Amino acid sequence: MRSFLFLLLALPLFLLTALPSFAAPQPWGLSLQDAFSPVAHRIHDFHHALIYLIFFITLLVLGLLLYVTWRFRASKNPVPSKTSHNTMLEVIWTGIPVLILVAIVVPSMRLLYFTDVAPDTAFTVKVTGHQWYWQYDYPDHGGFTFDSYMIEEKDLKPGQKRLLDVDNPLVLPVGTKIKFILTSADVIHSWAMPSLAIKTDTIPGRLNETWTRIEKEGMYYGQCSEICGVGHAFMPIVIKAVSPEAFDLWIQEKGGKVPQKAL
Ligand SMILES: [Cu+2]
Repeated sequence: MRSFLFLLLALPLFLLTALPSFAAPQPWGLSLQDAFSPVAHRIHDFHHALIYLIFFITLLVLGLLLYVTWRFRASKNPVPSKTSHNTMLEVIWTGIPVLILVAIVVPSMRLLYFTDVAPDTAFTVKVTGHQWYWQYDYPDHGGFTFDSYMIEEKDLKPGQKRLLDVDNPLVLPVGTKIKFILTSADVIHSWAMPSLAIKTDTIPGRLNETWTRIEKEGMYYGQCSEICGVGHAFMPIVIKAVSPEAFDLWIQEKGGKVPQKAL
C-alpha cells in the first residue's frame, strides 16, 4: 500500500518533468521554470536524474510487493512459513540503498560546491532585504543604490503581473558573471529567483554570497522565500536582463560610473 502511494506520488512527478516548462510564471504552470544560468541547468539535470531514479526504485518495490502478495497468498500457503530472517537478503536490501545514496552524494556535493563558490566575477551587486522591499547597491559602479517595491494592484498597467512586478527592477547584463552579496536590515528574508536557481537567505549581521551568469535577455521574476512578516508576500524580485551595452547606458542614467576596463 505504501509503495502504491509512492507510485501515485512519483508518477505525476515523472510526467511533470516530461511536460514543457515555462520561462515566467504562467497560470496553471507546472514543473520548474526554464533554466537560464549555468547553475540552474545543472540543478535541473540533477533533479531530473533523481526523478527517474525515484521512479524506477518505486516500480521495483511495487513489483516485489505484488509478487510476494501473489506468491505467498493464503490459498496457496495454508501453513504459513515461520521464516523471520535471511541474512543474505538483509545485507542486500541494506547494501544496495547505501550504494545508491553514496552514488548520489558525489554529484550532489560537486553541484553544491559549484553553486557556492563565486568564480571570477565581473562585478558585485549587494542585495539587502527590508520589511518589505529590496534594496540594491552597485559598489563597483560608483556605489549608487535604489529600492525596489512591488507595484500595488491599483497601480498596475496592462501587462504587468499582479504581486510580481516592481517599480525598480534589478538591471543586469547577460553573459556576465555577477556576484551577489546578500544581507538584511531587519529580519531574515530569502532572495529567490527560480529561473536562475538562486535562493539565498539574507540574514541581519551576516553576508551571504552567490553568483550567476544570465543567458538570455528578458524579465525574470522571483519572490521572498522566507516568512518575514505581514508583507512577506508583497516583496517580489524582478531582474531585467539586458545587453552589456544597454547595461552601461542604464548605469550612466542612474548616475553610476562604468568601470574603464571590465575585469
Ligand atoms: Cu522577506
